Amino acid sequence: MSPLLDKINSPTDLKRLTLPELKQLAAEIRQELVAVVSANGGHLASNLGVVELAIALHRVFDSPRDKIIWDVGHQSYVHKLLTGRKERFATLRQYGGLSGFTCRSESEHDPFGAGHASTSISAALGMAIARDLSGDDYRVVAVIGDGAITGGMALEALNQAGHVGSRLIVVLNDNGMSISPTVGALAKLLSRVRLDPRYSQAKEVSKRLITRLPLGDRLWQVSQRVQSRVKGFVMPTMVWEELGFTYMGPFDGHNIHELEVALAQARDYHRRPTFVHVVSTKGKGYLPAEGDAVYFHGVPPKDSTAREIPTYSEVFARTVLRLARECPRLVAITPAMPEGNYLSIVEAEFPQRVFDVGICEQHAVTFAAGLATQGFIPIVAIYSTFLQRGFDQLIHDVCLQDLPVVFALDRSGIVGDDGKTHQGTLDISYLTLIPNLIVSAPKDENELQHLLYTAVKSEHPMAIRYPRSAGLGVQLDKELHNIPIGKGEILRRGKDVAIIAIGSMVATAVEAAQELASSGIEATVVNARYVKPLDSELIIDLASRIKHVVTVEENALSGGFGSSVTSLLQKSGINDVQIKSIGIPDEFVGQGSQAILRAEYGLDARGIMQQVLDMLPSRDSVSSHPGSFKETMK
Ligand SMILES: Cc1ncc(C[n+]2csc(CCOP(=O)(O)OP(=O)(O)O)c2C)c(N)n1
Repeated sequence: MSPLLDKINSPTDLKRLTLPELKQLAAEIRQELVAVVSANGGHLASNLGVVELAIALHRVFDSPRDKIIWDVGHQSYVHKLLTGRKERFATLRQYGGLSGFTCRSESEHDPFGAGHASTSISAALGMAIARDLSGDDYRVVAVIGDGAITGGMALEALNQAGHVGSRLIVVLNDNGMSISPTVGALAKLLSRVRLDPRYSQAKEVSKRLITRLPLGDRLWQVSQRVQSRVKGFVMPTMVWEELGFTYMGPFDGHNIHELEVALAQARDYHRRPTFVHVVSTKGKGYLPAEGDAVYFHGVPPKDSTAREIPTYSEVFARTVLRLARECPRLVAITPAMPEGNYLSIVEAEFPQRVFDVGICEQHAVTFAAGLATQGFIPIVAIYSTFLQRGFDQLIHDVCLQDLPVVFALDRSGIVGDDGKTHQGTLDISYLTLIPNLIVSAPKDENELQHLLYTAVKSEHPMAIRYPRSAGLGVQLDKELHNIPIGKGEILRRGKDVAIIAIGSMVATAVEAAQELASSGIEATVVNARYVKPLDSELIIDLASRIKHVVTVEENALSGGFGSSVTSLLQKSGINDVQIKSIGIPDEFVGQGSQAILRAEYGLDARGIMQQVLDMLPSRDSVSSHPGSFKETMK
């Protein structure tokens, strides 16, 4: 039952409600969030924490004319409910449904699409300057969390914004949490405000001042006066003021009236960019999420099956722990994902050797490079999609100097419900073009352990990509061993076609080969293990004997594994082989379960089998085999 929410079709409807009605609306929104996100999975705690803020923003500003930009966009669900997307809300994060992030093509109320952190202030500044150049007068608001504001881009944008002085409002939603507690000196500064008992006193003073001072002067004077009235309490306003912003706050992120008054002040202020500091509770209003905001940051969908087999991420972290026990110079780095990649278990035993650097992928990579110059062996555990942020650092700081940094690329390939912004389907392409970098992918979780061991011993930069999923349930060897760099393995022999697969696609290729066998087609299956260097000896030998070669990868075809194999054969003068590369075409992969998306791109056993059958010369010759594909395809 949500009688008020049912009547909200646009922000205009919101403006008619009284304060008690708004409070009821907030409760209805929370119910809807818990119901839909518990079923579909998604970012629950972050959204519960911004219910009042989203309501206040949409009452004070005039979206879509005014631009409200949610950083990361993972906390934009309430905004979606208030901007005409309530009817489709139950499709959140599902195949063909509403995105779990902001998306320009989804609504005119999403002026900027996101998914990766720390972009909002740059985008907002761009819009503000565009507005000024066009002589327009709409408002631009960036809403950013205390986690995302530690990202380099956000700080670069603040630097320019303060310098140019364009009218821009930055709302800091400060809940002390990134996914895990926010780390860093900036986080410490903010927590001084949140945890100091004088904060409540300061809040009262700022509330009184805001309503009493004449319009226009209010903001300018509030922060200074708050400081002078609350004796001995040094507000951390100086940082923002010195950066060229007028600081307001801190405000109670769950008091709609207080938020509205503050935001209206910021809206009507013309002199400088403003920085509105809002303090909120992640998971607010739903006790389980308030109690465990880390778990409820991103909850799995209801129908996800309970797992008995460890994930690749878990096996990765357990192997790091083993290696860290043996090698005191091994260190691990995570840009704000110690839970997702399980490095928290390493941190528990070696707190001095695990570094959560915040949402700062670029810094993570160069920080690792610095450590490597001094004889340490850094493992950068990073999601495939987020390493895109550290591309030049990877080239210029690590590979150009041939420094032995290990990159563990979690969530490579199709990740599922997070959609276009989070798919890890480009890494083979952007990694293999970099000189000196060894690029690998294990066929299962056991091979992941050995590749990690190999990488740590390799004395060169090396990347290992692995998928977002449970492992295959294979036995984990007790002893770790080196896997010769650039050496693949033949898993199955057959004369009709050679399927050369990499990483997550190896097991699927084996499955496809088994199905092909029942159609009378004998396939060789190769576990390539390395994309760079390729096992050229093995591939050339195969191609000289088997004239149909298929490559399979969960990566873009453009610049991918298949294109490396093709160019190897070309360079080797092998021109009489028909090659088919199976992978992802030149497009961004949308959202949906991994199974649905893999099937869509022909990356399941059936899809591979079908594509092999399509390339083979004559179905007649095939159908002469017992159990022909024609029969099996019926
Ligand atoms: C570049 C990048 N790195 C990592 C992430 C993963 N991530 C999503 S939300 C989030 C935490 C954001 O914290 P904060 O901005 O404080 O928002 P909150 O969830 O606390 O409201 C992280 C690390 C990301 N989306 N983008």
